Amino acid sequence: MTKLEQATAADRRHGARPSVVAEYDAVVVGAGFGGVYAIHRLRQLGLNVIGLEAGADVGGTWYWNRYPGARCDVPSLFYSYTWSPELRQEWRWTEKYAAQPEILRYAQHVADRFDLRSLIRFETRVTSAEWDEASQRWTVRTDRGDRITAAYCVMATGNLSVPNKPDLPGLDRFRGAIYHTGQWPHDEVSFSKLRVAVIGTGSSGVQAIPLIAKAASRLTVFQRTPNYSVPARNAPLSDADVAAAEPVIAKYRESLETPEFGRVPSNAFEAPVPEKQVQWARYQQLWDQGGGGILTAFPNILTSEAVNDVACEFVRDKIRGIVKDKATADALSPKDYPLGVKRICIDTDYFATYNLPHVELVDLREEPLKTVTETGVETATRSFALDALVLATGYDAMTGALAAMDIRGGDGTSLKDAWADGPSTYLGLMVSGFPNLFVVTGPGSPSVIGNVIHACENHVEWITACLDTMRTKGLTRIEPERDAERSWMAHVADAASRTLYPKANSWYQGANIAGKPRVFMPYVGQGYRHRIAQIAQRDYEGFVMR
Ligand code: N01
Repeated sequence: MTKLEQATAADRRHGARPSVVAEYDAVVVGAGFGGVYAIHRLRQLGLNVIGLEAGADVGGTWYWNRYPGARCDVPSLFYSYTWSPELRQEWRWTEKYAAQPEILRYAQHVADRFDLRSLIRFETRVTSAEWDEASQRWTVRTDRGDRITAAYCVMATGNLSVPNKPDLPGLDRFRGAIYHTGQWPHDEVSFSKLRVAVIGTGSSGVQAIPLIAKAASRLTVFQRTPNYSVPARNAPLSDADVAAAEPVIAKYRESLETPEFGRVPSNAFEAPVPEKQVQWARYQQLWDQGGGGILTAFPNILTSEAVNDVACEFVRDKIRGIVKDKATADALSPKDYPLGVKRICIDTDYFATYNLPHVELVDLREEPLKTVTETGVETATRSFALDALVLATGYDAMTGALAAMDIRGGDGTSLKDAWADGPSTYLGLMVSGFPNLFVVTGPGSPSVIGNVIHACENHVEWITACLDTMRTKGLTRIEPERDAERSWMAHVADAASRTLYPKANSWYQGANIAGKPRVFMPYVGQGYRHRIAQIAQRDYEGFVMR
């Protein structure tokens, strides 16, 4: 029996869990899609691995995000692991865009199918990780008193896992129920006959609002920034859909391409600006088709204002066509940033919800929120009596989960301090000064742009291939060169600056969190998968291994 198995058996016997003091080859923090796959691959390498997860189950973001309407914005056939042909054949998604319970079941199925649960310690939050140069090991501590050492530490802590709870005056006083979309209760929440308010109109708000409106007696939506949203046109999946996707997935698996929406293709900068009517017709086609395809309408949609402006006008025209009240339609129409440079929202009946007589939009730009009271919300001009308040206010994205732990490198420097002016990584995978610490989909990699499951797979496979190579060569320590990291981050910034991405106050650049440095975090340049594969082939160029 391994030490973990002994501890788990003891837990079962005593109904409580003793803390673990143990040595492993690798520790994986987080059991979302990145962490679960990392645990699987590391075990396949023959390493003694332990996973540590704050939630009571696998699933990561899909474990926590149980709000009404939560579903993925990438078609489920592609929002799946590609690494196991058997898994691909066994699992049958029911809808084009799977809802949260089905995605969670998928994550649970993978954990069971590959027998991974016994390697994961649930309800265990990592509080610190410290590199010891003398022993060449990480010491990881948890809120359960565990002290685990490992040669390698893989942070699969997710990019959207630390909820942003806004500092609204008076929020503590509110006597009704308060929910955050990113930490939704596991018991059913009923809004029936209740007066509910939603604050926030990003992807989570846009998904939750139509369903909350169906249940509530009155719904008030407090909007600070309107969002571009396109219809999902969700539908049941047919066998033909499944059969058509398989060759596409198999081809993706073999290629080194990253063809998903949100990326800037290599021909973006030379592409012509099509005539307005040509653009309009294409947007109409993609609107009818549903989903995020609009971002692939033209290669330069995320680089050319002339192209993007027409797409913005097209969506505004649609909003005016759906929302009957002119002032509401106008308030719902984004005007001051390009389409697609904040994650585009993909909805079911979002705009039409504002035609319901019991639903009201409050534009916080016109009517700022003054305070939350014991019984509701007061704006500069009105009071709203409420029974429940839903915060759809997003996340401290990309760096929040890493900053929440006390991670210290060899010289005692904390990652938080090292990133005081913004995150810095080499390839979004490693940080200089923090040897043998890998980040899955870290800042500086494409990560949240596009399909996150594929981004997780790509990183896990790169990391495990790297460890395999090191073992073959008898090496045990890897760290990026500071210069390689610097020039990579300069390239990440340059890639973003050549696009329209920096033109929005998005969470991509930390703009949603007060005091967070403004650094554009995801990599939006071309050929990322190809590039990191080449770096590996060139003997891990930019890394020092010994
Ligand atoms: O969070 P957000 P989200 N007062 O940050 C507002 C992924 N995701 O949870 O824009 C008033 O986008 C804030 O206003 P503003 C997806 O990648 C995917 O919705 O800062 N309002 C904004 O409207 C997504 O992008 C899926 O002015 C305040 C909203 O709250 C990411 O998660 C589903 C406020 C936050 O929007 C995050 O989405 C859900 C305040 N003090 C999420 N503070 C799918 O797969 C914040 N806001 C479909």
